[in-house]
Amino acid sequence: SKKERTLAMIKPDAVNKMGDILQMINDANLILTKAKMTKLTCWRRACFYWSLHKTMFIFSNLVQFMTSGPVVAMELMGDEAVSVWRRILGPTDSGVARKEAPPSLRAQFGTDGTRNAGHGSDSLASAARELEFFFPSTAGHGPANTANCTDCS
Ligand code: YYY
Ligand code: MG
Repeated sequence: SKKERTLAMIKPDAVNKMGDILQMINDANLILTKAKMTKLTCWRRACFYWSLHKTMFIFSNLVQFMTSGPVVAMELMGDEAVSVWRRILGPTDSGVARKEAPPSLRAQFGTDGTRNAGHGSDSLASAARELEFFFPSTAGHGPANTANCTDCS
């Protein structure tokens, strides 16, 4: 196993469960190395992770949800952090997640396939991009992906 970093995000529906979630992170031997509470106030910022989804119905529901309150972005570090955090999250759809044991984060705190409590990078490449988005390495530079954004203030 090798040390990895991943971007974990707690979505608006589970921010009030951060105490339980920190316990799950600790129990999995992951280390919380950065954390930030922020609001994804802009369409383009909110859709950053889901640019591959083509269905506008899903997409508008998703953006509405993701901009409905603050999120908590975290950098987690540890052995195989990318897959370990995704295992903690459980299946994308919280309804599906509730059919599995032991109860995952999404099983416990999510509602359905959109309101699903958390996000986790799906690869080391995604983790690098998503960590740079929330925790830019160049001070004051800001996320490059909002360069052409028309609805970010
Ligand atoms: O990586 P993961 O979050 O488990 O699933 P993705 O397939 O990457 O989808 C990202 C995100 O999009 C999912 O967490 C909720 C939302 N979504 C949705 O609202 N409706 C779907 N049918 C599929 C995904
Ligand atoms: Mg994904």
